[in-house]
Amino acid sequence: MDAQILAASNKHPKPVDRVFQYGTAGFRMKATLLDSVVFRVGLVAALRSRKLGGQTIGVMITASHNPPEDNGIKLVDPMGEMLENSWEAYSTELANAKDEDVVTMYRSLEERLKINKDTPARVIYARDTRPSGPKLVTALTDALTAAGAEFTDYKLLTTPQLHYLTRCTNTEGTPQSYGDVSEKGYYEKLGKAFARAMKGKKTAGAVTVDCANGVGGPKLAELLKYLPKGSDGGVEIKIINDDVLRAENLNHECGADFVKTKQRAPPSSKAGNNERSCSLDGDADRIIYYFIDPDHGFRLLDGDRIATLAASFIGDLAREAGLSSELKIGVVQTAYANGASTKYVEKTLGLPVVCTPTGVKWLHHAATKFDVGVYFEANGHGTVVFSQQALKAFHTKEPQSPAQASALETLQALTDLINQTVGDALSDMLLVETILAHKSWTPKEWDLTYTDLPNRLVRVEVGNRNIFKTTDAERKLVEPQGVQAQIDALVAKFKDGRSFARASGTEDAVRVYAEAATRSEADDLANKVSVVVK
Ligand code: 16G
Ligand code: ZN
Repeated sequence: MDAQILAASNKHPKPVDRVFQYGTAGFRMKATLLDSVVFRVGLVAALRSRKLGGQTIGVMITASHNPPEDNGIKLVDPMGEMLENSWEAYSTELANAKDEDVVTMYRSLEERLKINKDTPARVIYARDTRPSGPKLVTALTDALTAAGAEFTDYKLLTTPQLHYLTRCTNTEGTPQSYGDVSEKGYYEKLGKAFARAMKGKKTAGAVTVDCANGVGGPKLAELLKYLPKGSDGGVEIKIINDDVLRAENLNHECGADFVKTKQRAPPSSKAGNNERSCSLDGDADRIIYYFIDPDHGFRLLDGDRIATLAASFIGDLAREAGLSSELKIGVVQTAYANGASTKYVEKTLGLPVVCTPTGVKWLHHAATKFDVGVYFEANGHGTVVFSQQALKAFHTKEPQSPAQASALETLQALTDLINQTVGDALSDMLLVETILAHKSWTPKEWDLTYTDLPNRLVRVEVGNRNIFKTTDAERKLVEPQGVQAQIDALVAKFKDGRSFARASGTEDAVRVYAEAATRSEADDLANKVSVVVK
């Protein structure tokens, strides 16, 4: 096998003088630089599968909300969760090995991790719509073949669909079975759960869905075939930005990241006043809602809003079902969550909030500590996870009244509707639509639940971002020394001021976030902190 790996590896040489790092969302960069990285990640996927006794590992080739010329790769663990931390480091090691050292390092990882060469290795993979995808898939399959792994190509999928399929593959035929192991199985599961959750209710008017000209477009069009139609308890969906043929349109002037950072609707949107709109990102794992308020203009309903909406709805259902004393419900956020949303969850909803560092893996992990863990990043990536105890309670509790029975049914439906593996824009959209239908809310009513504090996010170019070390879920800098004290002194001068700086995990920069009582003060604080950091 060594000769085979070497020969295959030689077809995918590493660019010299490049250092790669498995970051917050795997490896991500210009697609032209990725060939050797993808090959080596393929080797890691085979090792990981063998280490886990032949369980199937997922590989996703995507660069999410980044420009069309970028691409990336990440690994998915057997239950559909993000790759275990220690393996990020192994991936990084192998990605940076000299060409001539690849085989030696592969073997040394095998030895260090006590991996049995004879255990089968199984991998499934998919990609988004980027033109560089097919070529990178060749690098991946060259590695899988050389490493003697079995593999299945799911072609084009959203990232959350690949997470779903990974979990389904590993639980097939067990009591934990997560669904049929096919793309169709995914749509069927969501479609049925949505009909059960909606209970014949209807949302008012259509929702316009901006698909970022990415893989979410064709996949949403497919999902629509499985959803109840508007008249019998469903939702009317208008798809825009679903051009996947012209690559240059991907994430261009549209998509969740555009809307969140530019704080405006995509120019192509024709949605009128008070009409619900949402935007997915390029691989459909993030979603942001928004609408035009005739009095106040563009209104963003971001990940914090979705989290608070979901927490309030599920909290009410748990109370109605007579389960609120047995189940621990909580919300997980990052430092980017608007302070007003945190206050709303703690004070108005009376639920605990936990703050973790940026990156889905941290939030997801913290959310699993609750029976119902709602987690969302402000940028729109999130989901709700249910503990085994919660699932059991929803299915075994004897209802004492028709209202209790109804609440239990809705809770059961939600556990199938909400993707348990990772944030999923399509599933989250159906969740939001369900809640708005149940509450008979327009986006305006949703928006009125609390008022966001004005905030500003600034990207600061620095000499070396690696000198910025944080603690307290990235809310405080421990290094460079003395910088945090300067930030604290600035923050103290602003009413409702809060600010922090952290090194980006995806770009070569430091991000500064600030919020304060007014727009101009938030801007002022962000700029002053940026000067300190620079
Ligand atoms: C990645 C993360 C996302 C996070 C973002 C932060 C995953 C799947 N994705 O895209 O959750 O918000 O990085 O980027 O974990 P930053 O470190 O550059 O601010
Ligand atoms: Zn994404």
